[in-house]
Amino acid sequence: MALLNILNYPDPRLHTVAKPIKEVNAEIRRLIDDMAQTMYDAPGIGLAATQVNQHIQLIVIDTSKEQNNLQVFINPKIVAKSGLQDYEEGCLSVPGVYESVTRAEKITVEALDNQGKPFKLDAEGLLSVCIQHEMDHLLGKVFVEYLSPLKRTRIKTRMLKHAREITRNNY
Ligand code: QAP
Ligand code: CO
Repeated sequence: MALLNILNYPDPRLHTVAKPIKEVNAEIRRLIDDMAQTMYDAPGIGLAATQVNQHIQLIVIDTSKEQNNLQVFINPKIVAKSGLQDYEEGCLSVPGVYESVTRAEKITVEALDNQGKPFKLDAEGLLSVCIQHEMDHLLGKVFVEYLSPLKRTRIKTRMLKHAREITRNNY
């Protein structure tokens, strides 16, 4: 297993639209293992392949406290949604930023698991928010795009300043 590099906002590659996965093979399962390790190491509760510069429709999520309930979603589709909820979201690609976003409260999602087997899941609360947040990544969308232009510009400036500081420290 390996830790993967996570793209940081405002990296333009985060706006790439992911392609469906044709076959869930050993290569995909290795990527799933590496993404899970990268998410647990962060630690985070969700990671989309887009964030590790792999532009295919793959998401890993684990919202359990014990980090022992990995959920894999390949080619996910939301087939039903209802209600609205506000949630204070963060993102491994936007470290240190937490802002409230309004999304559907309950969703029904269809996807393939890590064996390529189709399943259907009803989700609400944090899991529902997390699936919607990660599916946005597959569409090239980062949660800060739901915020006001002013907030987004401030976040962008802060991220670029932080990246420059890291670059300087590496000299
Ligand atoms: C998406 O986000 C999410 O800023 C997953 O410094 C978040 O795992 C869905 C993280 C909240 C629903 C609710 C963020 C780690 C992790 C940071 C994450 C940070 C370190 C974010
Ligand atoms: Co994210």
